[in-house]
Amino acid sequence: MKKKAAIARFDKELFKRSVLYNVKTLYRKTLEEATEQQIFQAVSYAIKDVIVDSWMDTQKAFEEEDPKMVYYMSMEFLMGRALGNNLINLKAYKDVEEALDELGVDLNVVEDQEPDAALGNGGLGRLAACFLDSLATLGYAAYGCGIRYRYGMFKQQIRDGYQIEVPDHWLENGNPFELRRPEYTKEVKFGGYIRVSMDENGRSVFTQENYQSVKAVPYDIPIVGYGNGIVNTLRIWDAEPIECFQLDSFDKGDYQKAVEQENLARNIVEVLYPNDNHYAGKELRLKQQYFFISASVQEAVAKYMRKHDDVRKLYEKVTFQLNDTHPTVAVAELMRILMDEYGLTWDEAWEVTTKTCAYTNHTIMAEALEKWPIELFSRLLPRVYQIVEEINRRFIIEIESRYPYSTGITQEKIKKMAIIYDGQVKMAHLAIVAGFSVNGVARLHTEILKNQELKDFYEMMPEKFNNKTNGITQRRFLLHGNPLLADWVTAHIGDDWITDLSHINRLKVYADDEKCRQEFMNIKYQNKVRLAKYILEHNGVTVDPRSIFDVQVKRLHEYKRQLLNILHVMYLYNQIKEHPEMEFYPRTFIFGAKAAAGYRNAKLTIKLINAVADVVNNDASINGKLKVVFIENYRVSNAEWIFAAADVSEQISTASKEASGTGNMKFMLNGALTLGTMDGANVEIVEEVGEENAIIFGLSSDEVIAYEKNKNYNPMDIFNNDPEIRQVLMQLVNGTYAPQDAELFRPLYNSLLNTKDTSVADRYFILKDFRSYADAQKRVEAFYKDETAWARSAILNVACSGKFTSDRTIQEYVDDIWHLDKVVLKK
Ligand code: 26Q
Repeated sequence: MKKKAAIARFDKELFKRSVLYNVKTLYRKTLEEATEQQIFQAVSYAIKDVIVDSWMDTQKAFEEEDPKMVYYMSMEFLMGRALGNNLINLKAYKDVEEALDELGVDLNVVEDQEPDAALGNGGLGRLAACFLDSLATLGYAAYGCGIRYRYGMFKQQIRDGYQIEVPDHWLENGNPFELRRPEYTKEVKFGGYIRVSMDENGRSVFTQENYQSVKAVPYDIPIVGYGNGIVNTLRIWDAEPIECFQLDSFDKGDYQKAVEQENLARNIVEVLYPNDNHYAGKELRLKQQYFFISASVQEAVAKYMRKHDDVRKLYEKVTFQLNDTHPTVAVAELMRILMDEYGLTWDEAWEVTTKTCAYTNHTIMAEALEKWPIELFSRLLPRVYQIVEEINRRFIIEIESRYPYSTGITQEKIKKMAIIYDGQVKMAHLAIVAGFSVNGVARLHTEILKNQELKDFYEMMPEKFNNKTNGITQRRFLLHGNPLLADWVTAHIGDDWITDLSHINRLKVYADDEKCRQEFMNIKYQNKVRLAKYILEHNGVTVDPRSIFDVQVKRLHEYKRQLLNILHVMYLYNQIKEHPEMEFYPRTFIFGAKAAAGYRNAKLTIKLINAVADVVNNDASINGKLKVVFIENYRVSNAEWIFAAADVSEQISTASKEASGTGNMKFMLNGALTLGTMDGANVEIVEEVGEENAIIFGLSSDEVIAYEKNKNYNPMDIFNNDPEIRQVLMQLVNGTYAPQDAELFRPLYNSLLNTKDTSVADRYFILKDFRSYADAQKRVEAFYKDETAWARSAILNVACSGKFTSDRTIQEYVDDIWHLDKVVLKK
């Protein structure tokens, strides 16, 4: 055989036979009798067959070449659908589309049967998924390590304008792409106490006793690289009870314990916590963290030791990248395994750990910082806690030597930097101290970490700090999500951009070509028609694809300021009503957002958006100039269509609060113009595309930080001096949008204008930025009216998006942090 199966050209006839065979053996049906879901399963199993050959070849190459690997440790992997993406990366999408067509089956309908793998909340989880795609495509050996939640991110329904959370039973019909690997089962122990004894060499031996344990059983999901035959693995852990119902130990205590252990196994992977950028100190969450980390670290060390004999050199072949602080117990778990199971001394284990672990910070929001009460942490993880205590003790000695008591600042430094302080274990401090790298996710964010949030750590260990600006995979967000534009790009510049997005800058010259501009705008129009159809089918709202599609899709959070957007819509509506003769380019404001289930103001903002939509969309007097749409259940699969159809990308977070953002990049890649603040990666987007091709407004991060420091912002001043803003605010509490209950939106009003405590009023500077935002929106309208100028600018956005591929991000991680070897598949 000359070529490997997956790189070889796709065999259409074989594939068709395989689908028919699968339908028969799985369901005892012919294709005509099979349901759409059954056809999806049959097609997916046929594709999995193709993938498995490359998967085995890849793993064999790892075995032979022994490359250094990264373990990307993450509580979240927001994978979305697998089938379409696998077809794209196998370079088999069009062939399969054709083959199915010949069988009378529509691939789009088949793809639509697949539930999203929504094992994540938002940006951080989707970033992990993009990274896996890039790692495989660039040919690096990588494992994603996570949790196989039975229930992923909830499904959102909108009833009477309110968000309802519906459980997401994504595994209901089985997952055709996963593989259960019981042979790699691990035991994970919780609770009990630590007995210390002495071995024959006089060394302390730590034995956990009276613990509860669960079995961690891995499921492997293939991660297909684009067109290169590489298939990496996402390993997600399921929990099963330890069999312990031996009859002879069936006394009362053991019976109790057996039941408890079974409950633990049942609960631990039950559900993803749906909080984005918000820490809730839940015991079960800490159990989830230790569960998947202990299993992953055990397996990583075991795998290494199957090929090597000296665990002291683990770091030569392995890096653990910690996706935020959520997997940070890994550092203590690795110490534990190295000392308690491999007999290393503290210093030896510390050397290995601090050369193996690296930490990515994704937020500066204080409410997202993980701080566990000592009582909880030490009760659940007694041995791990001992180790954290010792790490802390030694770190404090380091602080004392760096800032001797003679300086007078020792206590202050300890207070600010200690890992354990005030009865809490601070996970970010642990990750910084025990890791060799700390990175932020956009240049501005990293600078804020170094100069504000983590200033003390930066001062003490500047060499650890570095920036890795986020990126996204163009394979999913252009090639799969926007086939019309992808084909157009390829027709003009060839298809190199698929694996090297820097080439997309060759599009620049076409921005000045009138025919190209028209082609581009026509593609955008067709994508808007596709989205309009989706909106009509799923939301029952008719929107005009000739209007400006102005889109804000992302998790709902006060700092992301969906409230600013909708207040501005209310303002526009007032304007149109008061000045019916006013020139106004038709606009469709599109929102999509899930709110954490317990986040009152976020949920109320969803209700407000829907209430405004109700009024505005049903007011015949404004001639359909203004439409407001809330897209239910925003998720990866419908996001692909939304980005493709957007004209305006709303990236309006309070400057300094959005670490990076990644939606901003997906919009840009699809030719939307950014309407945004100088926050997160917006700064770099503007740098790439030029400020004349983006619409920027609002306070700078420095200004925001200064107001926060000086506490000298009072939104009441704006309320008193700006009648149009005042009118909008009064409409929150006078029943304009809640005729049944005028008080409904009072909490939102109060969040902006709390008169009792102005220090917490308008924390996110919505009123402060309102005028600047409204002006920017005016500029959007003027810009769009000049179709030539707009089309030119939109093409330039696509052409300048090259930096924002996750391929570039991953290559930077490889060069600066991971130092992985490229894997070569023998042809
Ligand atoms: C923590 C403790 C308990 C429960 C939940 C959590 C939790 C869960 C998710 C805390 C934070 C998150 C998610 C954070 C997140 O998505 N951050 C985003 O990361 C993106 C990728 O780097 C950035 O682009 C976004 O700016 C950032 O908000």
